[in-house]
Amino acid sequence: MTNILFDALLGQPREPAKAFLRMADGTEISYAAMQALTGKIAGALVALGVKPGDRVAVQVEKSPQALALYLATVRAGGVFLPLNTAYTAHEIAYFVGDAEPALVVCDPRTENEIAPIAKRAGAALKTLAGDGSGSLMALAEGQPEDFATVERTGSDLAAILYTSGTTGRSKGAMLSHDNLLSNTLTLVDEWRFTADDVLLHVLPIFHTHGLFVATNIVLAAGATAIFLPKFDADEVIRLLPASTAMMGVPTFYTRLLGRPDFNRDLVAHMRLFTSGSAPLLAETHVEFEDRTGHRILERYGMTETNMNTSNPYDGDRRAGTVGFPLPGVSIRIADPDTGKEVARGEIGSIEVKGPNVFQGYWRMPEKTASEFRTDGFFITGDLGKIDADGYLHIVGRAKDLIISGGYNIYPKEIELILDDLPGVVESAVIGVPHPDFGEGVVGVIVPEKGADITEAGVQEAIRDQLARFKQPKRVFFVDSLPRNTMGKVQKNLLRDEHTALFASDQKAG
Ligand code: MCA
Ligand code: AMP
Repeated sequence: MTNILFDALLGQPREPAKAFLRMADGTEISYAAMQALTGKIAGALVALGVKPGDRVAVQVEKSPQALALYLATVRAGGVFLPLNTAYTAHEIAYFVGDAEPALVVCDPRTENEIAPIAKRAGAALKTLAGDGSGSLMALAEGQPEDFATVERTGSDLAAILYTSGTTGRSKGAMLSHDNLLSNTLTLVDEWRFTADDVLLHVLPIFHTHGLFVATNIVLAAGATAIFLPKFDADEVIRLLPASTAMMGVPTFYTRLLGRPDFNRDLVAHMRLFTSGSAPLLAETHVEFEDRTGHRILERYGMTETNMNTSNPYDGDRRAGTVGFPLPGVSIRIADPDTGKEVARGEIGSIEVKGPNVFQGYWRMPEKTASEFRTDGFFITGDLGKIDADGYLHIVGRAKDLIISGGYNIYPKEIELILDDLPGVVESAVIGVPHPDFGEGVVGVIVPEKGADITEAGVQEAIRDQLARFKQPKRVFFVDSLPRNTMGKVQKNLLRDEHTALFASDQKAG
């Protein structure tokens, strides 16, 4: 019996007694303990009616038990569906309604809100708190450790991760065992991870970056993760001396650079810093090297594709580029309209093909078809060029997307909610430079004549509908939106107008 992903990650730990996770207080969870925990939780999942192929939707704080729940779901043949802890019940209702999970696991604090949502979808509901308590673990306690791992082939689904869309409707990206494992093994190799590594894990575990890239690599290499609940510059500075590698979004690095005690001595022994999920400004790259002597290794990925390209481990890591295609991954720059490859150095649509590319969007065959070329290349929606030395540069986005602190925000989703408010004729949502988050969200609203509408009123009205990080940090009112001759809103003009809005905001420490 094989389960492609689970067997490779935790099926037979090479050193069972070794620490897989080390917590902030120094307590450790061994590989054997993690394996046992996944057995107990997998038993609980089966007892709750989770069958192979069933979705398990999870909105919980980062904890070892939450990680065990991911691995246990895979072990039980289920499909893990992680959800951002910032999502409101309104947002969760959509995901649960769309994915129809057999089980929803939420924080005890949100149980009352989530219960009717789970009920409507016919799903069981259990809780898991950040300290590992809750009804899921109570059930798991009574289960045996030696769960018979459910057989899964490479093409079976291991996870569905929702990504927002330009139409405002989120799409579930279906990722197979092979998608996840092939990318993990490639990255272990490319980034030279070994059992000697200690990864400082400060990313959230509801996205590809923290869940798959960081966690799966540690497991596949038999390494150790220092597992912190979230990014906290004080804690990172305290624990860097005990680490060999760290993965982050650019905001982590700009925040560290804002700290005078982040210096060369602190990181002299470090082997690797990687960055992704959002563009790393070339100036951050340079400042980081000046301060620490380390060159951040920038790579490029997507929920739908895992990691696509990486700067070289050995060799020149170039600021402002995302490096070369990973082994086995094909990248081409194509004419957005025809899909025909453009000449080297020209800008076009970044398209990708390889074992890392997902199986399609959950129950959206037409959407899936429209985002793949007939020869199997996936259209990323990013614009780029490949330079004479083969490095990929991301130069923009064909999709209307804001990336704030590494989280994707689709303006359309917010505009639909703003447009629905009383007194609003129409709206445009834009991202403008933000010193801490890279981009900050701004709403521009055309009110009805004489409407009694204020910035504070708008912010209050959307509070329960949208995750906090998606809510516009500022709202402006205008008589009309600038449009081109085709009637399309010229967001570039709005961005130009508000470009300095957050310039004087402090970088967070
Ligand atoms: C928090 N806030 C934000 C963000 N995060 N606002 C805009 N953008 C954000 N990203 C707001 C909160 O709503 C709150 O607002 C205030 O900031 C403080 O909240 P807190 O939770 O304390 O913030 P924080 O802990 O400082 O979080 C910032 C963060 C976090 C550490 C940068 O956002 C983060 O960990 N980001 C990483 C995202 C990530 O992992 N992305 C990977 C996905 P108020 O005070 O007004 O209430 S992309 C991916 O996986 C692809 C495949 C890839 O390539 O990697
Ligand atoms: P997500 O949908 O959260 O997986 O985000 C994927 C998107 O993040 C990509 O399509 C890019 O637009 C962006 N992204 C990821 N890594 C980088 C990077 N290193 N530089 C610029 N953009 C990036």
